[in-house]
Amino acid sequence: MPEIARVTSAETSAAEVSDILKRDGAVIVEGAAKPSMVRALNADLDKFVEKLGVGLRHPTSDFFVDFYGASTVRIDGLPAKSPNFLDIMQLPLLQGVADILLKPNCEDYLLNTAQLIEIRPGETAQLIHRDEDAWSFMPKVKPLLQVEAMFALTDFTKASGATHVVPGSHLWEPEREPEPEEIVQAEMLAGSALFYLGTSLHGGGANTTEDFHRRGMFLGYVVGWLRAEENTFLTVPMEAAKTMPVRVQELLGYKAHAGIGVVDVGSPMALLQ
Ligand SMILES: O=C(O)CCC(=O)C(=O)O
Ligand SMILES: [Fe+2]
Repeated sequence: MPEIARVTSAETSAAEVSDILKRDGAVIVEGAAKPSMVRALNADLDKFVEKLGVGLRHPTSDFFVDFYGASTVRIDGLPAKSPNFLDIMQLPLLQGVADILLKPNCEDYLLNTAQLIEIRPGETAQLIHRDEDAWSFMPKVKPLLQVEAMFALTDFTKASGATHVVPGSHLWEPEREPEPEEIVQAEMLAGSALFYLGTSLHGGGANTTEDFHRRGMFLGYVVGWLRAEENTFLTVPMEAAKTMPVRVQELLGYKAHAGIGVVDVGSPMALLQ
C-alpha cells in the first residue's frame, strides 16, 4: 500500500516540501494553518455555506454536474469572502513551494482558483483526475503548470470523504489508470493541508457518514501565462481588490506577465491606485 508522506509545517522548509512533491506528487503538511486560523476561516465562510445549497448551479457542461458532485457545496471568490483567506494565499510555505516549482516555467504565477468544498453525507467518490487536465489542449509533454493545497477545515477521515490520492502518479503516462490498491486517502486533522501537483491523480472521497460535513478549502497556483480556471476579475470586485495586500493583487491577475494580461498595453496595477 503506498502512503502519503507527512511533514510538519513548523519543521519543514519549502525546499523539503518541493523535493517530496517532485518525488511523490503529494505530501500532507500537518499544522499548515493554526487552530485559531481554522476557526476564523470557518467563521468567515459559515454564512456563505448556510445560504448555498449543494450541487452545481450553472453547469458549463453535463460532465461537470457529476464531477463537482450533487451533495457537495462549492464556493469560490474566497479572497472577497474571507479576510483570513488573504493570509492563506500568502502563506510563506505555499508561496515558497510555488516559487521553487513554478517559477522555472513562468515569470510569476496566479491564483488559479480557490474553493470551499464541503462534501455532505451521501456524496459519492469524485472521478479520479489530474487538475491540469483543465488545459486539455496542451501538448502531452508540458512544463509543470500547477501547484495546489487542500486545507482541511474539519477533520478529513476515510468515512467523511478525505481526498483520494495516487502517490507517484505525476510521473505516469497519461493513459495509466490506478489500481484500487494504489489509491490512498489523505486522512488529516483540521488545519493540515494536502499539497499536491497539478499532474497528480486525486479526487474527492465519498462521504459515508450520517451527518458529518467534510469541509475543505482548496487553492492552487498556475503559471501566469495560462488562463486561470476561476474568473477572479468577476469573483473579486475591483473595489475589494484595491484594499488587499499587493501580493494578493498580483496573484489575482493585476500583475501582467510580460505582455500578457495588460491594460492599455501597460500594468493593470495602475487601475488599483
Ligand atoms: O474535495 C476534494 O477532496 C478534492 C476535490 C477536487 O479534486 C476537485 O474538485 O478538483
Ligand atoms: Fe481536483
